[in-house]
Amino acid sequence: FTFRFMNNILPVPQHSTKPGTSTGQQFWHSTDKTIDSYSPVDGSLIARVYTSTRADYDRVIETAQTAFQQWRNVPAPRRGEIVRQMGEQFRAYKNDLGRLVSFEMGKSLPEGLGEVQEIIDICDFAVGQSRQLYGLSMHSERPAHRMYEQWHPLGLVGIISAFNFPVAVWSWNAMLAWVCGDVCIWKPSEKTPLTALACQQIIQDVLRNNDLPEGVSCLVTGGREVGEWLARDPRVALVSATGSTRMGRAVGMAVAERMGRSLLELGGNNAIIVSPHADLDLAIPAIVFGAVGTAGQRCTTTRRLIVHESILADVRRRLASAYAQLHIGDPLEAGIHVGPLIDKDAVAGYQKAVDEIRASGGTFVVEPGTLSGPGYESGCYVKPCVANAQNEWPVVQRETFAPILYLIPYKTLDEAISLQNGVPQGLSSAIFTLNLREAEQFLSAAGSDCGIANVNIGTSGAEIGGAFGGEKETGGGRESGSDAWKAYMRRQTNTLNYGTTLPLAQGITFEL
Ligand code: UN1
Repeated sequence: FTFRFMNNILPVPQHSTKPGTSTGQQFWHSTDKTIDSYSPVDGSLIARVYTSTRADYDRVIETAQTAFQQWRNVPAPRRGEIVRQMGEQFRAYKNDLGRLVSFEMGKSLPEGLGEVQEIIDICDFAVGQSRQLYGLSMHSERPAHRMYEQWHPLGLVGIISAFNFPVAVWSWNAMLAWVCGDVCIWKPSEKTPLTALACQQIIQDVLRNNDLPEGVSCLVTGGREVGEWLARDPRVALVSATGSTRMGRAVGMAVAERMGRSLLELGGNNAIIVSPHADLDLAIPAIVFGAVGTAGQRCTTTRRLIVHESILADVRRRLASAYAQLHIGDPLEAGIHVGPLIDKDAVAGYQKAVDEIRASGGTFVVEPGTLSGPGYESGCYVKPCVANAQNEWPVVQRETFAPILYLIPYKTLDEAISLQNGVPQGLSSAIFTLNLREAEQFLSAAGSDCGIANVNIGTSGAEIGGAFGGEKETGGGRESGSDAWKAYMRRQTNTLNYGTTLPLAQGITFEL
């Protein structure tokens, strides 16, 4: 059975989309067990996808191993050329794929299209990177010796991705891994298998057109169990996992036990500090986009707003008026800011957090609620809300994947920074201030402890050119730009003696 990615993918006829595991050029299945993909937009079943069995998985790994023997010998700039062609395909399919992302995942159409743009951007970045896999050369302490380092392909890279960025985060990993000479095995979220299959199909066309082995890009479908196979498998050199801290801890421990490598991009609990020196005309839209974009389901979502007490009343007023202008509804329609949450479990998580805020004594500046009635039949639509809260409350300390913004007042910048850092996660952070001293203190060694720290822009919507990831329970991994490529290669130090004697390092004498 072959799943064709059509120009007009919506709506997807349910009976014609049952692909499963893929080593590349073909999809097959050895079980009738399926994952059902429901759109949170209207609650409809849009696809059934066969899950991978352990036997399917092993077949995939063997195909990937065979492909690696060939792919690692393709010159890196030539691998870049293949990724360039992939970027061209994603340009051609941007509209269709962006719509499918919005339909399957529920984010607004501009964000769905933006997600595909991230794929295109990382393709372009990776093409350039393919000619810049630089190693250093060192001066040896021994005469007539040369010392340098090389970066070699690592091998098989497992990519476990989350529903909230069903395709972009995979591409950050895959495009770099491919120019680095690795082959990829992707396990997409079981909540968004269809977007993954569409991408796999696009990649396949490029590989086939270039007579490349199918195992360069593999796909395995299923739940937690499939992720565990990757984590425990010594044949998989690197496992890159994006998702909850709970998932990441399990993956990280399993990979560490076999001395493999992991790259973890886990939960965030991102804050914006709003100083009395802030330009609120910049700050308010940044806060609202950060808090309600992707319905609060980005790992970079703004969850906490740490506001100087002198401007708290003004910020509350402005937020209430901005939130009143939000349009919640079908994310494929023009003018919609907020689509549904991914499923009813996510709505229950939102409701639980709201109840907990109330039980802790929190009050709401913008009231929460779930939406029902015409247009909201899927039961996945909630109202973005803003709560007065305290940083140490357990509900504030954890990441709830929903549009809930906590307002926390501060008196001094030192206090604001320690509140910002006072959570277990360390992904993204920002300050709004026009005061140079405040901005520099926030960015200093004693400032934000996050992997991303911004001034006068929000916490979400990072460009692909920077290294993406965070500290503490966020997992420490860095993906995407800067020198993140190094995670996908192995470094080899080479010392070469072109002389006629054998001097030892550290001045050691050894005579026979
Ligand atoms: C994620 O939510 O896992 O910075 C990734 C952003 C996006 C990526 C988020 N470029 O918000």
